Amino acid sequence: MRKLFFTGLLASACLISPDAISAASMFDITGYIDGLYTAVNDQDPHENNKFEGKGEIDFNSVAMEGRVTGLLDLNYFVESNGNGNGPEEGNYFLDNFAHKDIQVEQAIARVNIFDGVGLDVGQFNSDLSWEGQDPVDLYQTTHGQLFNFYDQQTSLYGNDVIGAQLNTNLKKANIRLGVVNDIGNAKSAQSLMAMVKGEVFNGLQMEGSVITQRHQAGNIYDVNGQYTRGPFLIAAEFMKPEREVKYGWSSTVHYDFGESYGLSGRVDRLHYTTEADKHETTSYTLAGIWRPKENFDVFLEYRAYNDGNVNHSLTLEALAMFL
Ligand SMILES: [Ca+2]
Ligand SMILES: [Ca+2]
Repeated sequence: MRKLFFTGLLASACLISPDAISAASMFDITGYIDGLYTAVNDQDPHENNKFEGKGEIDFNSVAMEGRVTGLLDLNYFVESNGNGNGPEEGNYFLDNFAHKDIQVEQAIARVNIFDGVGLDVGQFNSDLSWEGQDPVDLYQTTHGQLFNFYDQQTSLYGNDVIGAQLNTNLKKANIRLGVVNDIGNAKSAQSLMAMVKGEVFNGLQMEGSVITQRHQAGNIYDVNGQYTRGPFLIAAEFMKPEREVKYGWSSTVHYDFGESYGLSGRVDRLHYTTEADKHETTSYTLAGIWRPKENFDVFLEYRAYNDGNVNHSLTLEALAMFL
């Protein structure tokens, strides 16, 4: 995905004190600040002419022999004039956020069982859709309908789950097997999850996954892949839940024009099956990306969402990614 990694170690802190040296050398710190302006959102006129802000700081402990490693992601959200009622589709505020919120997105302890096999325990991103969770993972401003569907199934923020997973890295594949709290919060129930992803040949990555749950849409099966060649990327995803939605699919195309400009297009569709809701929803998203600085992206996105009526949205986003 588009994710950028930062490996700075707070070098300047080394000038402060020996305590600061040991604290600084224990963590890699990554983060971003994300400003979003919605000019138009036909689906929810409360969103028109509105600013939102979001930030994240991630502490990744440095692997040291004989120690368990950990990851802590902290998020900050603020809306200037939102109604705070959520959930709202098409932006980051998919859970019940009020005007502002600070929360733990991920808190994981990673135990290395032996080379290539680890056990993750805690709260973590399930990674169960092609699109990533954070704005730095996206090729446009908004998430697509498939990611949002997973988000709505999981009671936690985004695609987060709580539990444990075995995480095995083979030469060209990653296999995960997990037991987590039921993603829809069913009482005394667990969800089982399994995922295999890997490189089929140079440039082509494929992923298959399943997660179970007692209620809501039931078990969800997903297969997705992406092919990259130089500045060009094409991706496709197919999702098959047990209930509520018959199936959903999505495709994204992205092209980088040199180092400073990019263009992305996405089409996605959900086919609902519930008696009260037998229809299809389709969205078309077009985004231009300008990168004036190495760690600063500006997105301009137009999205048309058709659920029988066509709703338009226009958003502008500034995303700074830094230490
Ligand atoms: Ca995150
Ligand atoms: Ca969720």
